[in-house]
Amino acid sequence: SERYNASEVEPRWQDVWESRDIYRADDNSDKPKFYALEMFPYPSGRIHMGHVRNYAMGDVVARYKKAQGFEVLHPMGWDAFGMPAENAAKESGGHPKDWTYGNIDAMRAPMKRLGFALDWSREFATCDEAYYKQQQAIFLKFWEKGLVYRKTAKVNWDPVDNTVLANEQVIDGKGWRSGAVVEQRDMDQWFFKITNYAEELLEGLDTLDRWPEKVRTMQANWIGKSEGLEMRFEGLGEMPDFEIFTTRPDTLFGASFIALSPDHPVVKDLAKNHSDVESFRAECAKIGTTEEAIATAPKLGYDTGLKVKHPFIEGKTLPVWIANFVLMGYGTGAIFGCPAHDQRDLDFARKYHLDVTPVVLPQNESADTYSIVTEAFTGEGTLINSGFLNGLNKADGLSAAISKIEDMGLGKGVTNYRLRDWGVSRQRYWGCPIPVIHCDDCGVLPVPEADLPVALPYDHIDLTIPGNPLDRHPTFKHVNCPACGKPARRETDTLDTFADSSWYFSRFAGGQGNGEPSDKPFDKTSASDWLPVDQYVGGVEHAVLHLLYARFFTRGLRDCGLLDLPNGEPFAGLFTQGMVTHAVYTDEAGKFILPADVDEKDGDLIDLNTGKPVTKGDVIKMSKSKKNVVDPDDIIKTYGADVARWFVLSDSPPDRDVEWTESGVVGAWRFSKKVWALVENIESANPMVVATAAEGPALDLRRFAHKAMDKITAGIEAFRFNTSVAQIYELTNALGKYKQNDDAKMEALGILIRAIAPFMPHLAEECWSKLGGDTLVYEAPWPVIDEAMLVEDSITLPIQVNGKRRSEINVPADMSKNDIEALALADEHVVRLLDGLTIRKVIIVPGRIINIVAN
Ligand code: ANZ
Ligand code: ZN
Repeated sequence: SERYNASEVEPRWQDVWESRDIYRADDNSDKPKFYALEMFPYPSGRIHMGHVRNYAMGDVVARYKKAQGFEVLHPMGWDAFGMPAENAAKESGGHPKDWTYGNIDAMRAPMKRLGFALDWSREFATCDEAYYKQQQAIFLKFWEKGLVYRKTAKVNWDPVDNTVLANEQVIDGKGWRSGAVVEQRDMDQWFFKITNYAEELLEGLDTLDRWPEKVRTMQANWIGKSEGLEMRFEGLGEMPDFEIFTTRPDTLFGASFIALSPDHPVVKDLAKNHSDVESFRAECAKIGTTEEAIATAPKLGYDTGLKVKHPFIEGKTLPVWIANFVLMGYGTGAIFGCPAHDQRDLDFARKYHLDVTPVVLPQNESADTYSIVTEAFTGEGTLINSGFLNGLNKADGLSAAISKIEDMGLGKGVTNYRLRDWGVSRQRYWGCPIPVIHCDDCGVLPVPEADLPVALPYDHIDLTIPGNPLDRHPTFKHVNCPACGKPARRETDTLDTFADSSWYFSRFAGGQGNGEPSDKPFDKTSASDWLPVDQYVGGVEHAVLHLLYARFFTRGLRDCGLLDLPNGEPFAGLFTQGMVTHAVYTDEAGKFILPADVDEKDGDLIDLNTGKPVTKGDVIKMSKSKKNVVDPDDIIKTYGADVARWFVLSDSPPDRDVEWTESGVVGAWRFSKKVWALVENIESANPMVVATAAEGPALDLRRFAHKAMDKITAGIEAFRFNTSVAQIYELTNALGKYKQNDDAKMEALGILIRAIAPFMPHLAEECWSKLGGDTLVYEAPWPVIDEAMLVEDSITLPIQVNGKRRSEINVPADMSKNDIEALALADEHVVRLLDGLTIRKVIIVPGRIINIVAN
């Protein structure tokens, strides 16, 4: 028989697809639209198995929707700015731009070789001038709209290299290059006002019912809404009044200290005259700026010796401390500490010997014996030791405390969000330049739109020198003020690359490719027609930042009138796929070995190159550093793209990890041969035939095929591709056993091949054309299920006698209980068993079982 040769068949069909341009999405189509998108790749230089799995999943959806009659948009591009290009250029002495475009070219070919149904006409890279020019225009629109502002904020400062470091360049609190302990410095930075949308971004999560619950929860936590009280404490003596934020005003009677952030204005003032306050601040600054760093650092405090009045207790004062765990960026940067009911406060109080007064009594504790030792009680209970709040529960205590403070004129109930504005300034070269000019006379001005883009200089960039290459570039900085014409200074910060990925999907939807449109970010009508993305697929590592920033951007674009998307949600459906894992192999010295270099000999693993023994370790995510990677190129060469795609989809549910194994791939390869074997001897016929007159085995096959197809469809709809795959196997087996050559077989084959098409499109095209399909299988409609074939017409019922299974009978599905009973009692095994016994009872559970009780 003819052998199925993927390396010949696959490129041949790819040429057909390309020459017919079948994957180009038509903006003006009358069909319902479907936008399928996978998170676009960073051009690191190689396609890895994670990419294959990610894009294969999106491709299943895209092809399935096309078969269902949708006009499908399924584009691809490159998330191309960022640090790795600078690092690579630093090492090689090359240019980040050359490195990036070289990688894109190197990755496009294998990506095309995988045969995804992608509209390549819309391809772009975020580092294309045409793209970042429009991003600069958006930045200016956002600025006009009040969604962009400039303020002083902390940056990571390397005191040896005298430069700002990106977070990624700070490793364990030290500069990546100098190894110096990184300090926090204040610098002017650009921010996107994402907090304007805090409430909308939170509420919108409730409408995203096709998002994973865990992602919605993570975003909700990140936004971190809390209702509480902002109130003023009155300082005594040298201590000025100041505001605190608390979510637990019900515990005010348990307050035993005040803690101010080291960056609180009051502390900064104190530091001017007290050098030990200043040294304490410097010590705190070493911890870093991230919330995790602060949360995990040991608690540090400094007693100022100053006092404030307790708002409720006449004559009581509270000591004012400076504490490293209070963040300036949240609430008011000041708190009251209630050690009995907050673990952080308790740790702090124990360390510095401050009072611990319990004020919330747990349900089954008695007030006389209740005490707090090392564990704070944060649950609900009854208020004690709390004056006018005594006896109240948490909710009543909260509202009573808030009203009282409001009546006293000391504060008001407020809502706070943990969400901070998005700091987008990066002191790096390989990013979108922020289109701003600084003039000594006129201030900070936007670059006039006609002067966009502010293009990155493409000349030798020496990345071995610390600092921002744009800042020391000989010409980039120098520009004339657009207002007064005098020499001025260009902004040298570039935008966080998360900005690039916050609107690329709108450009795909409203762009024709080749840098079009060139006069706006995207065509408003087309983008608004396609959006939201119906199905987005990507890694769960983007659960918060990327997916939140994109939700912010669409709202900003909407409010600037650029996008007609009333609810502002860019992604209606989201799926987060699992990873591709592989065993790690090591040699005797513990060095990692590529799976491709490992061989099995007499049951032992050996290194192909040295013949020495190899140890198999854990199965973990494929990563270059552990060498447990399989190169998609190699797999495609050996087995073909379909097999690689099939395997990553077949073995596990899509949201779980899939372990890459050689045997699994071989299994997938064999399966593709088996499918081909079913059709290779069929002379052209009609794979769209419907065998309505079938009976006997032919009817059984029809039933089997329609039931399988029903489950295959349900599996795709529910993103459980592995269950679809299992049904495809079943149907293939059933067809393998079927010996007649008739319409029922042709119909079942036609169903099978169309079901396979989203997974193994090349094999499916080859089979479809062999079967005589008169369109491409890509253009063939999804099989229509004949509901009548799903109804069981006969069922098998087990018969139990005195609780033991003794026999079974086959009966029509709609047979009455009386008839079933009569048949069961006539069964020859039953007759023999019942000989000499009296039947006491016959219980029939419809569709399930027959029970006979006799003695
Ligand atoms: C007194 C208190 C008593 C608090 C108690 C908690 C328990 P969420 O829910 O996350 O909003 N807090 C306020 N501002 C802070 C800041 N800038 N840095 C560190 N901690 C801060 O948390 C609000 C609670 O976190 C506030 O309520 C405050 O401590 C603390 F039994 O006030 B609480
Ligand atoms: Zn000027």
